[in-house]
Amino acid sequence: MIEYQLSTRAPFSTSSLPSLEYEKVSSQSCDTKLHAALEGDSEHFVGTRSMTILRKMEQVKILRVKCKKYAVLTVTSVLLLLVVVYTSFHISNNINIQSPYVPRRTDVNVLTTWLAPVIWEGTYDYEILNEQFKKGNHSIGLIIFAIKKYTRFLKDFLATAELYFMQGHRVHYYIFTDRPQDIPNIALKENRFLHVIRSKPYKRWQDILFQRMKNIETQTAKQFYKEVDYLVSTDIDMKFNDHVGVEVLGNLAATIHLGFYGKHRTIFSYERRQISEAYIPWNEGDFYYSSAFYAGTVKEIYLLAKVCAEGIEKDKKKGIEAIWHEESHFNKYLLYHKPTKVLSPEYTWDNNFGTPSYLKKKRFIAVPKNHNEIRN
Ligand code: UD2
Repeated sequence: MIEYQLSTRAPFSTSSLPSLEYEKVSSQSCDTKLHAALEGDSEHFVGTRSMTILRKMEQVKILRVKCKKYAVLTVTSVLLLLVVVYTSFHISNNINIQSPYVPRRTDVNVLTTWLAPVIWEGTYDYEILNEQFKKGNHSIGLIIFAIKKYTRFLKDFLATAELYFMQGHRVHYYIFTDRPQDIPNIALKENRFLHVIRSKPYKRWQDILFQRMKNIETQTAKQFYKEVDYLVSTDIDMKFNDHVGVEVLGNLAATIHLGFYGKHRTIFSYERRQISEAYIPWNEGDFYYSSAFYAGTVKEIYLLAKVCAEGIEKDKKKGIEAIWHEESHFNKYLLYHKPTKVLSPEYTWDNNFGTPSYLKKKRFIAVPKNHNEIRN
C-alpha cells in the first residue's frame, strides 16, 4: 500500500530531483555522493523505510548515469587533445624540414619591420633562387673603383670574383681607374667581360669616395643600362672568400655594417649635423649600412646614385662634408627608400672583428691595409 502510494507520487519520479539531475559534479564528487547515498544514515529508515530506499536507489541511478557521462566526456577530451598535439607536432616538423617559406635561422634577425628578408646563410635555398633567376636570362654588372694606389687590390679581387661571384651568370666588370695599365691580365671565364672606365686621379682621397656616386650615376645613364639588368657596387680593398650569388639581387639590397649589427640606432655613425643633406635625427634609422657592398636593378642604383650625388653637391656648396663621406648620404637615402633585401655582414666582413657564432660564412672580406700609406 505504501509502495503503491509512493510509486504514484510525483516526488519519486526523476524530475522530482532537479537539483541532483542538473547539478554539475566532477567525477570525484560523483564517487563521494554515490558512497554517501549507499551508506546512508540508518535512523532515517525508521518509518519511511521503503520511501528512503526508493529515494536512495533513484539517487544512485542518477549518479551512475552522471558518472558514466563524465567518464565518457573525459576520455573523449583526452583522446581529442592527443590527436591535436600529434597533428600540430607533425605539421610543424614538416614545415621546418621541407618548407622553403620558413626561415631556418632563429639566432639572427631574418626579417625587417618592412618585411624585407635579411640574407644569412641558412635562410634560403640557392638552387631555387638560381633556377628562377636563370629564366630571366639577366646580366649583372660589378662596379669597382681602383684609383691611384688602390689598383694593387685588383689582382686578388678579380681572381676571387672569378671563383665566387655570380657563378654561371653573365657578368660585366666595370673598373673605374686612372691607371688602366695596372689592370692585371686575368683569364676570365665564359660570359664574363671586363670594361675599363677612365677616371680622374682625384687629388683628395675624400673626393674619390664622394665622386663614386656621380660617376655611377653618369655611367649608368651612358653605358650600364644597355648592358646589364642588375648592378652590384663594392669596395676594391676586399676579396671574395665564399659564394656570392643571385641571393643578393633584388630591387635594392644593402649590407648591414659589421660594426653596427645588433646595435641601437643612437650609436650609428650617421651624419648628425642638420646643415648636411645627409642629416639623420637621433630617433630615426633602421640599420647602419656599409657602402662597401650594395646591389639593385639598374634603375634603382641609378636613382640612389643620383640622389646621393645631388646631396653631396649641395653639401659642397654649403662648404660641408658628411662625416662618412658618400656612405652618410647612402644611409640617408636608404632610410627613406627602404631596401627590398638587407644583406647580413657575411657580405662585408673584416677579420679584425673575429668570428662571432652567428657568422656562418665570410663571403666578402676586407684586405688589411695601411690607410695613411695607401691614401697618400
Ligand atoms: C669605409 C667603407 C667604404 C666607404 C668609406 C667612407 C667599409 C668596408 N668600407 O672604407 O665603403 O664608405 O669608409 O669613408 O666599410 N678608393 C680608391 N682610391 C683611393 C681611395 C679609395 O680607389 O685612393 C676607392 C676604393 O674602391 C676603396 C673605396 O674607394 O675600396 C673606399 O675607400 P677605403 O677603402 O679607403 O675606405 P675605408 O676603408 O675607410
